[in-house]
Amino acid sequence: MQGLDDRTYTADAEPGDHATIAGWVHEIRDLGGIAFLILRDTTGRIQVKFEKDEMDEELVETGLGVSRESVIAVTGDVDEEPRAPTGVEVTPDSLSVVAEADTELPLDPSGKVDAELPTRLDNRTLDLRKPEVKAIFEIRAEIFRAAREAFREANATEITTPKIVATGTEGGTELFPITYFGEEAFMNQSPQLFKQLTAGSGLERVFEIGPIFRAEEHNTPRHLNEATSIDFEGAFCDHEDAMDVCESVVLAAYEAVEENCSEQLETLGLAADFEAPTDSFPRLTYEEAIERINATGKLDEQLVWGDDLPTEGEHALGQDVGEHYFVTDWPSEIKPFYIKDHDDDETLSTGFDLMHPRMELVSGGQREHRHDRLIAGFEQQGLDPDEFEYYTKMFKYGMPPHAGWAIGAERLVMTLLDLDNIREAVIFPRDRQRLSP
Ligand code: AMO
Repeated sequence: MQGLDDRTYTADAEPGDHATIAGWVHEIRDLGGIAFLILRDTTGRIQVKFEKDEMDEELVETGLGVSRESVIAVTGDVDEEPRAPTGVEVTPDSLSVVAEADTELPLDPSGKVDAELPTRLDNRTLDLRKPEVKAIFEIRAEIFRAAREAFREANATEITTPKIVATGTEGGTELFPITYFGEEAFMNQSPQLFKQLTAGSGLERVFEIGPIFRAEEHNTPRHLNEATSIDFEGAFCDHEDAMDVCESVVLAAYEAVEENCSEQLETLGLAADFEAPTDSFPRLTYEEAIERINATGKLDEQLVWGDDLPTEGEHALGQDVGEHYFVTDWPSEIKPFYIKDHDDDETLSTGFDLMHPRMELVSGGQREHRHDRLIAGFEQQGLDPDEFEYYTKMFKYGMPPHAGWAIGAERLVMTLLDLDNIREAVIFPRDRQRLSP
């Protein structure tokens, strides 16, 4: 057999070519004297024509006898054929079955038969043969590419930090414990402490795109137990600077999808409605946010200062604002200990969230970089500062003011593409029920 690497993609096959095309058998339509096999690869589909009386009997038998979703390679002349789905067709002079598929498939990749999400996730390989599923992950990859470019423009260096750690930062109940050479360790919930330690290094501005692990019991359409976090941390940044970088990354992601993924948006039926935000996002204080939520009259009970924003409150405000928005100046007590309070009002935190009208996308803030205040923060949080000495001691050796944030990548994809369930934005999601594949 000719090397499979020499194959021509279906999208590149031009009339006049003598080409080898390899891919999956999407469909076979046998009309009697003539039959068509639709062959699918990553670029699309092509029609393969079998004229039974004029072609080698064995070739016809093999081609038309092969089961759907088998992998085959065909070699033949490519001709113009206006009636074919892509305007061209191949008449094979040879055909080989590369990998045969069972005749019973757990899922129909042609999309003619719908499958429930759990069945799709159990059989993700087959599911991802559907153009509308593949499009989501092509867009996700484009978002990552655009984010990396935006970070580089913001002078940030890409880093990776450990995922096996000795301590957690985002609340003790959400840690996954593991055994590390006989000692207790955890899967990291956030690169928080490491990115701060690196911002205080000669790198100054850093970013990471990597997994975070949250052992939360939530089984909701917007929570995962393993998510992808897009993190930023910058030395000599305050919370306003951090919000500027955050805005530029989110805007870059939308712009890149609009510019470079028109085919995928078309496949997903979103091309007509997709609109990248062009302007900066409004920045509401927490106080304004609760006033506006209360004014919508959509909550049974009015929110008061100090309340976290309940999900219904976020929805009401999201509808009211109608676009991405930041919430700033939170009460200090409901933001993590590592976030700095305002210098002129210690009841107010420099922490911020970026909200999509549907849900929270980002948390961030300026960090407490003063050693004594940081130690006090740990103690107030009920955490033992000694356990975090590897982190706190670096605040004694010249730690500049710094700020940062984290975007939940799957939530960004989910909101950008208006997906109902966050699991649609991960190839192999980890949730309360799912540990494989
Ligand atoms: P936080 O815990 O708010 O902040 O997480 C940041 C963002 O990550 C996403 N996210 C999740 N997505 C899916 N499933 C989950 N279980 C999940 N948990 C979080 C959300 C969220 O807004 N260290 C801080 C960030 C910082 O201050 O730099 C942190 O982790 O989109």
